[in-house]
Amino acid sequence: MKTTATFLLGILCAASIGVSAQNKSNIMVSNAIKFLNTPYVAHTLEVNNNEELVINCDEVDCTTFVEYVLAMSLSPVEDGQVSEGDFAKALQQIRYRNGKIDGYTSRLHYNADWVNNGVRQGFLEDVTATNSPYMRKLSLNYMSSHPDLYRQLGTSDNKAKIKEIEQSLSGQEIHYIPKEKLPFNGLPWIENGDIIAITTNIPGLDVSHMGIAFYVEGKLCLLNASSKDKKVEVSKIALRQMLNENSHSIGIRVLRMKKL
Ligand code: 2YP
Repeated sequence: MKTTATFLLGILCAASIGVSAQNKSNIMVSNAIKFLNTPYVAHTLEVNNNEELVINCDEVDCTTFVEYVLAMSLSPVEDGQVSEGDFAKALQQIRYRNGKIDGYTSRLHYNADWVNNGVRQGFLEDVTATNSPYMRKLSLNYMSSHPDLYRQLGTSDNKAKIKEIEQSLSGQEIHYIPKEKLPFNGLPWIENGDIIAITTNIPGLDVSHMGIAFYVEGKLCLLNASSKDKKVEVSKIALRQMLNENSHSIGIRVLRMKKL
C-alpha cells in the first residue's frame, strides 16, 4: 500500500494548520484543500480479492475523497497530529456498515446506505431533512442490474446480498433540494465543509457524485474529485450550474459532519 509517507504528511499538514482554531466546517475545508490536485483514479478500493480497509490518499474518486476528508476531520488531534490508527478507525466506521468489515457487501456502496450509517452512528446529520420539504422515494437496483461493472458481483452470493440490500433501501423517502430550488449563491443553511451528494434520475441509482460545499465570492461551488478534470479541484462553475449542465442531475442532499 503506497501511501504511508504521503498519507502521514497529508494528515500532519492538515492537522498542523491550527486545527484547534477552526470550527468543524472549516476543519472539513482545511482537510479537503490538502487534497487539491490529487489525481482522480476510479476503483482504488477494488485492488484486493478479500475485502479489507484500503487507504490510498494519493489517488481518489469522488467518494473516497469525501471519506478521507471526513475521517481526518472526525479523528482526534493530539499535539496537532492525527494518528494513522485513529484515521483508519474513523474511515472504517464511515465506509462499512456499523464499522464492521464482512466481505464486499459490508461496504456502503449506495449513498443512501452510507448516509443512513453515518446518521445512525452519530457522525453525520442530514441537514436536508431539517431544511427542505422536497422528498424522493428510493428505487435502487443499479448494481444488481449492471453486474458487469462490479467485479465482485461475479459470485452469486454477493449478487444475492446486493439485491437484498437494494430491496431494503428501496422505498425509503429521502429529503433533497431540487436543482431548480438551489440558487447560484447557495442557501443560508448550506455551510462551507458540508458534504454534498448529487441526486440523479439514472434508473436504479440515488446519487451520481459527491463533494464538499465551498463558497467562492458568494457562489456555492463544489470542492470535489472531478472525473472530468481528473483531479481534486474547486469547481470553476457554481454547483447549480453543474446541475444545470447534467440532465441526469436532479438536485442535492446536504450532510454535515458531527464530531463524536
Ligand atoms: C461508489 O460509486 C460505488 C462503490 O461501490 C465504491 O457505484 C456505486 C453504486 N457505488 O465503493 C465507491 C468508491 O469507489 O464508489 C460512487 C460513484 O461516484 C464515482 C466514484 C465518482 O463520481 O467519482 C458513488 O455512487 C457516488 O456517486 C455514485 C457513483 N456511482 C455511479 O455513478 C455508478
